[in-house]
Amino acid sequence: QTVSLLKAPFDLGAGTRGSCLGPEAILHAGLIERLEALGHTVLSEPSLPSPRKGVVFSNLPLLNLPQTVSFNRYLASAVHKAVAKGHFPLLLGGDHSLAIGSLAGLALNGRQPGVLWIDAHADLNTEATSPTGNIHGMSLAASLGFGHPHLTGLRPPSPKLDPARVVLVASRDLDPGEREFIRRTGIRCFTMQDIDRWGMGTVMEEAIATAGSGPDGIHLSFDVDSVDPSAAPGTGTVVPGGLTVREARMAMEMLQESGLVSSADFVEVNPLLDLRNQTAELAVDLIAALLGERLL
Ligand code: DIR
Ligand code: MN
Ligand code: MN
Ligand code: MN
Repeated sequence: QTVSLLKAPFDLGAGTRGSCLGPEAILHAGLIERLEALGHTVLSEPSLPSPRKGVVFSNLPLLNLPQTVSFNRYLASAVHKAVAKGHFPLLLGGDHSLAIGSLAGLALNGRQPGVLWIDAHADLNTEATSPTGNIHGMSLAASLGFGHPHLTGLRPPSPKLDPARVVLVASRDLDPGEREFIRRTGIRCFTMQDIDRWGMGTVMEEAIATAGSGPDGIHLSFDVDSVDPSAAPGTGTVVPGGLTVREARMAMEMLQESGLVSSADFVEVNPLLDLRNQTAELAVDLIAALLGERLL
């Protein structure tokens, strides 16, 4: 498989700076070598142009909206081009606002994949419900067609997704407006409680069946804060009680076995908060498992 590596050094969608250094940290942890060892061709596309940090518009309730919109436009075209060439777009964030561009790029190709959103959070806020104004907490809502028109309409069509094929996994920090959103739209949401009760294997089987029930496969959007802070300390919004390394890795292995994933985001690795690049190394292990690395 040919993997188009899309490095997205953007962190203005988050409340903490530093995830813009995530792509470099993940490359330093040996991503390209690991993927090449699996037989993949890795096209390391030039880094997407990072916006100038000097000009930060703090227009609550949508912090840094203009920069976020313009960066995601670039990103959508980059994803669009990668998919048009038949490549696997692998987006390295950067903060999770980047999923807006990623999903918009797939939509530009006429694709409407199911989405597996593995994250401690739901990212289902709009400017009306967000407690922070940070756009990385709004990216899934925007892709479903809810929120500011500059985000929902970033590239046509809008909405980009079918809510019946959107599945959240590892959720444990939901805002009141997000709970209401989930109830109203009927989006499948597997919380950490479900994972504790039924096991990650059962949850992932259900999640893959639901997200993968359409014709265009599954887009994986993986926020490293889904993993427990003991194993993934290098991220801006840590929440205790997360996935173990084995649960996260097994999720990747099951997705690999399903053969349904044809694009992915790995976001919110923040090397400024990390411990000896541990979180970037974990991201490399997970990406490798997703793309075919096996224990035996
Ligand atoms: C919170 C945090 N729900 C917000 N979201 C985060 O700002 O909307 N998402 N950290 O990854
Ligand atoms: Mn930064
Ligand atoms: Mn997120
Ligand atoms: Mn998160």
